[in-house]
Amino acid sequence: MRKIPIFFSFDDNYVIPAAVAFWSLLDRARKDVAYDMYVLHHGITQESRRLLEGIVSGKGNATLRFIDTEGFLADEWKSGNWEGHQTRSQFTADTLVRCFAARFFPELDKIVYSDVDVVFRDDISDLWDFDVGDVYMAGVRDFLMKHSTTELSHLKPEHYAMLKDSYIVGGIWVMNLRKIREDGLESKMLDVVKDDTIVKRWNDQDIVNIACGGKVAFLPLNYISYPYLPGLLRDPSMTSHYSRDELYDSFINPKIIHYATVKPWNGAPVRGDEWWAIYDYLRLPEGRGIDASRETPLEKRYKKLKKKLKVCRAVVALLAFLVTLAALALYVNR
Ligand SMILES: [Mn+2]
Repeated sequence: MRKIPIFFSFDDNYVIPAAVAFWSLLDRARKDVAYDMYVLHHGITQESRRLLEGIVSGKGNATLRFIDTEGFLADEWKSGNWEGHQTRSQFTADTLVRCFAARFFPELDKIVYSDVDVVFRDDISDLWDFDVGDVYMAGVRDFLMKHSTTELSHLKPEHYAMLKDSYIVGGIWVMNLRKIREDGLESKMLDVVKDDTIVKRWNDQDIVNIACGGKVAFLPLNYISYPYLPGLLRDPSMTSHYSRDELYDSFINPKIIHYATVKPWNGAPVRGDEWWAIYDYLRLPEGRGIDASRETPLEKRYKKLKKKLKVCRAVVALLAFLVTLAALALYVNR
């Protein structure tokens, strides 16, 4: 039996997505694979823990531990230069904490990190054999950085020059904790966090990429299968560090579906039905930011419009009634 350590970092608002992610990870795991799962967090309630523990113990091929990060980097999060973080509700202080796994797992040399806005579609234990011996971490390359002029435009020129071909995204990492400790990478990352001349627009990504300085390895794009990718394949100007075949294959043969932009629980992304199928199968609770109506933004707008129309019709009917009444009164008093 192979035991693979994997950690997640999220807050109480992400407990239902985490339940879906955890279940799909364990459901798709090969028979000879088990996971030691960890959650770096602050403030996840007892009730939420019980829910997640129930999911994990029900599958029987993993252990689950919660590690309280107790306000680590909380001040830096409040005051740092995080362009747009206040409007991007999906970013929280936990986004920063995940970069510093080496201090929370002193007994481990290597660990896998995953987001929880995902559905695992396949066994991912091959990640464990991925060679990270000479690098700080392995991640999926930013497939848009060659195509989009704005994707990395917030970086300082010297950082852009260093990272324009090697920038990796968050979502899934294999972290070489031993090398991170040996080379003191955490203090470099802290410098990046505290340096307000550096805009951290993609918080965790910017921190690790600037500190790692390209000492990273690249995972296949199948580990972050973007639901919106096929639309980009039509674009004749589309360029990427991944080949056209790799882009297509990542969509057709996903290891992990990553709802990186629109989330199934409050939007209507492509392949959102896979997320809802697990939500229904596990009979997960409503509330907690889950929009159980499952309506697309268009459907929501249509419904609102219909309601307004109904009110308008009622007002018109009332007016017509009053006019008729007035006419009748005039006629009678003539
Ligand atoms: Mn994500």
